Amino acid sequence: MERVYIGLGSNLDEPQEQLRSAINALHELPDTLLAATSAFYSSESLSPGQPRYTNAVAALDTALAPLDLLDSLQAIEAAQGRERKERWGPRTLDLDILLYGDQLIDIPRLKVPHYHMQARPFVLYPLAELVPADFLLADQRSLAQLLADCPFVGLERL
Ligand code: A4P
Ligand code: MG
Repeated sequence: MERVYIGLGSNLDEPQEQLRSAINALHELPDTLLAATSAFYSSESLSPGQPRYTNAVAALDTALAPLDLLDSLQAIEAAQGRERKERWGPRTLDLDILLYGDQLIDIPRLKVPHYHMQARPFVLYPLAELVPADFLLADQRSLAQLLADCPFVGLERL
């Protein structure tokens, strides 16, 4: 089993409901235990003019290999009506693999740690709820340092 952290985001069709359904779906994944979920957080979209996002992070213990997990997450996104029209477009559900155990993965379909997580308060603060204060990412960056460099600005804990 590997400990994995998933970032959840939604800014369409009742985002909080979308996150709740996604968490139920994560709970149903084969060979996987849902260990914990963070609070939900609301923030403005990084893309101007789009609805606000609701975000959260979930901790899983899974025996699924990274690409099998990615397939499963994309199936959950599709089941919740996500249409991939424009990159960065509004979405009913976005599921990102933030961290997969201690692995560093860099292939076209999957980059872990997730490439933008260090700059995103709506990822770092919910993640911080689920890990010890001295937590290190797989690339040895300290979460405490990333948090210090990424102020809790514009984030509303729901
Ligand atoms: N992919 C590569 N690495 C990963 C990974 N670690 N986890 C590939 C998941 N997927 C990964 O993703 C495109 C491709 O990335 C996938 O097919 C997969 O093979 P996508 O979800 O279809 O595309 P996307 O989400 O439109 O692009 P991207 O870059 O993931 O968008 P972002 O960066 O997620 O930005 N504002 C707030 N407040 N909260 C948000 O959550 N999200 C976005 C979307 C913009 N603004 C936001 C938020
Ligand atoms: Mg994504």
